[in-house]
Amino acid sequence: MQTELELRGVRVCKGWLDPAAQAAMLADIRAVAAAAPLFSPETRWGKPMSVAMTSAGKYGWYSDRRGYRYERRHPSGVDWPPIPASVLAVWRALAPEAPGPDCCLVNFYRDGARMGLHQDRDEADFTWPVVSISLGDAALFRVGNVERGGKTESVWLESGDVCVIGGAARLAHHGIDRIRFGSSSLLSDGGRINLTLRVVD
Ligand code: MD6
Ligand code: FE
Repeated sequence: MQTELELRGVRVCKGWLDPAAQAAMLADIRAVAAAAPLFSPETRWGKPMSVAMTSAGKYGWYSDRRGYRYERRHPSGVDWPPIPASVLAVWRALAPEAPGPDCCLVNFYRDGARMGLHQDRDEADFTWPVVSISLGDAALFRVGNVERGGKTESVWLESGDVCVIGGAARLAHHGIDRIRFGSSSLLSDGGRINLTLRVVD
């Protein structure tokens, strides 16, 4: 069933993708990861991130000691594969006013992986939202404020849920505190995939 809630300005569409659509999108993402393998970037402080990543689209998100940025190629030197049509359809439905996305960041969470509170601010124009799709194990998503600190609120994101972080919430701090490893049967070995679609230029 599709329901909708709002968490500190973030639109959370629960059950946006049904199980068949989730399985089809997973197959598309496996093809992306076959062409552009997952890697664990370093933070700007030189620590490997617990989340493994790759990207599709014109740009991929990248991080190392030089900082966070978008790159035109995978670290292996290959172009990022195109964003799958199944993923673009979600963007079109939830961000109809926006131009097409030029990055789909793929985050893969194994058991114990997490993502600290951060802002998505490596893009040129914050007019456009970021759309995020959750597949696989449930994750505790925390949303705070544009400024550091203050009150935060959390929601469990489950497989098939989609979030839109736009408008006044576009620069809100957010992160994943933990995943409930093995809670979904979508990935046979467990884990969670999060896709975030962005306009970069
Ligand atoms: C995640 N999500 O769900 C991490 N960023 O694994 C994000 O960092 C995120 O969910 C921007 C917009 C929506 C998000
Ligand atoms: Fe983010």
